[in-house]
Amino acid sequence: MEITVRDYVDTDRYPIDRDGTARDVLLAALRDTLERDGCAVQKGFVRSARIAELVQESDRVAVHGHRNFNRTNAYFTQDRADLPATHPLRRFYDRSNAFVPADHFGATSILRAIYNWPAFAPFIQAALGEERFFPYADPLADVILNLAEAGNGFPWHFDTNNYTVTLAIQNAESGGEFEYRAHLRTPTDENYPGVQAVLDGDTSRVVTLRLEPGDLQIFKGRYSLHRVTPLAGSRPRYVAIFSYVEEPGLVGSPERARQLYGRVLPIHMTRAGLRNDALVD
Ligand SMILES: O=C(O)CCC(=O)C(=O)O
Ligand SMILES: [Fe+2]
Repeated sequence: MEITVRDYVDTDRYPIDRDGTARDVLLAALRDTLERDGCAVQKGFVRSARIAELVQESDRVAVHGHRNFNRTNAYFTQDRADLPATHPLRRFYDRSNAFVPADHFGATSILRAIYNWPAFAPFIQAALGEERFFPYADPLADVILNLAEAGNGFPWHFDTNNYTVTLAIQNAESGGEFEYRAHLRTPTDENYPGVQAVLDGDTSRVVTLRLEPGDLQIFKGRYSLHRVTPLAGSRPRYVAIFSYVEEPGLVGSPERARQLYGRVLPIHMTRAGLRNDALVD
C-alpha cells in the first residue's frame, strides 16, 4: 500500500510541500521562534484523524524496544569527587526509556514515509538554518521510536547534539510534560549557579509544554536545560525521533548502536574499520 504523506501531514495548515509565500511565512516564524526560544512546536502537524494509525504502528513495533537505564548528571559526564555535592556536575539522576530501532519500521511505515517525504528534510533544514544537513545513513537510527512508561524518565539534562526533531504520538496517562529553560548556558559560559538553581527547583524561567499527539517539535537542546516530567499510568508515552547529520553517509559507532539499540550491524563494524566476524550478539 502506497502511503500519501499529505493525507497524514496537515499540508493545509503547514504547506511545506509547496514553494510560495505561505511556506516562506511559516519558515520565517519558525526561525524566529527557534532563535528566541530554542524550541518550536508545530501543533497538529499530523492530522488528528490519522493519529490512531501512528499509535497502531507504534504498538506494533513496541515489543522491539531496547531498554536503557543509567544514572547520569545533566552533562552525561563522570562524577567529580573534587567538587561540592551540590554542584550540577555531581547531581545524578536515573534516566530510562526504550528505543525501537529504525529497521523495525517496514515498507508500510507512516513514520518512515514522513522521513523519506521529499518535502520534510528541506523544511527542517530551512527552519534550523543548518548548512550541512543529511539523512542519517544508520539503518538502526534514522527514524526511531522513543518509548517510556511509568517509572521511566528523562531527568534534567543538556543534549549532546545540537537539535532534535520529534513527533509526539501518544501521551502517558499523566506526566510527560516537556520542561525547558532556554539558553541557560552558552558555548563559553557553563553558568553552573544558574543550572544549580533549576536543579534545586527554581521554575521562574522554566517553560512547560504539554505536547499533544501529532505535534512536531524542533528543539535545540545543547544550551537549554530540559527534562520530561515523571510518567504515571499504564499507557506508554510514544515519541518518534527523526535524525539528521552533518556529513552524508554517516552511521553511528558500534558501541553506541549496542548501547542504544542492543544490536550492532555489519555496517557499524566496517565503518569503524572492524571485522564483521568480530560481531557477536
Ligand atoms: O522525549 C522527549 O520528549 C525528549 C527526551 C530528551 O530530552 C532526550 O532524549 O534527550
Ligand atoms: Fe534531551
